[in-house]
Amino acid sequence: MNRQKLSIIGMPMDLGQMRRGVDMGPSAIRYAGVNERLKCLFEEIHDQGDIAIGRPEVQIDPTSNLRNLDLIAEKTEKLAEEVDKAIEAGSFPLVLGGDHSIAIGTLAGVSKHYKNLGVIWYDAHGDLNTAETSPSGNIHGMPLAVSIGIGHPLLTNVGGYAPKVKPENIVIIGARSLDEGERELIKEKGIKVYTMHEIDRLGMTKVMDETITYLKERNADGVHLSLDLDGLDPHDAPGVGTPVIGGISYRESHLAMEMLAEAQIITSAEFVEVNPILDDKNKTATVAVALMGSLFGEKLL
Ligand code: EXY
Ligand code: MN
Ligand code: MN
Ligand code: MN
Repeated sequence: MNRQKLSIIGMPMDLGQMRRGVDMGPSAIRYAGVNERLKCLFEEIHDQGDIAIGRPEVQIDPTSNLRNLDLIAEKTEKLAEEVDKAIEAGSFPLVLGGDHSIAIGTLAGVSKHYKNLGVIWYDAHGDLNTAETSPSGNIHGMPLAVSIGIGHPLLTNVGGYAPKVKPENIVIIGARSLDEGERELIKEKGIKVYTMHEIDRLGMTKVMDETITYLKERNADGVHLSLDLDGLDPHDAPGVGTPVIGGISYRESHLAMEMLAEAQIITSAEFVEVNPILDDKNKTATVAVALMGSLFGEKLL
């Protein structure tokens, strides 16, 4: 059965990290054929184009350890409004990044529609840093902390409320690069994490079965999928700014998306960190589009 309406929202923002090119992620994903691939899976697709980011002056404030703080707060606020409107209009919001700091806006737009939102964070990283724990000052390493209400108030209050999600409603899948402060926060807040060790040991089928059961048992009334392409192995997704070897394969990711489609639990999604400048012939955007096909129920036969 086809879902009804899909809203595609491009968020061409690269301010959450220092490598240029991730602002071209939405273009690369469109070029890889996202509209064509998904059109038979929805009654209607509205490609809303991109949120205007412009060419802002990069802010370097050595005192705060939060690069581009004001700009990211301002731009993610706009994304939150667009995501909110799409849901109001009965559409499934699909956000194309952009670096992972855009999740601050996506979650701000999504979460107000759910009392008990679940989040699947598919990523090599935890994205649980704060200004105090971050080794880089890059806000793309912080959006999950921000969404549980930990971080600079300009970020945690995007959308006008905080927090966006309860730590115990989060499942991180694919982690293999966690900073010390992130490990502490995971333990302190009881965030569920499937590192690459568990994926190797249990297999992706069990990891996804357990994830789906866990979120159902938590009575999640919606589930947001935040898929960072660097969750995949760089062999399969080379066009990312912070690649980490030893990641999830394309086949495992494809299976994970199919299991989410079968479970019918995902109510919003974003695909982030696609950087065509660092890519090999748009491979990473092509992988992203193929995974979207599986997520939305594409069948081979
Ligand atoms: N943990 C490192 C930092 O905070 O700087 C690296 C973060 C990369 C974050 C990305 C894309 O998922
Ligand atoms: Mn990330
Ligand atoms: Mn990552
Ligand atoms: Mn398959």
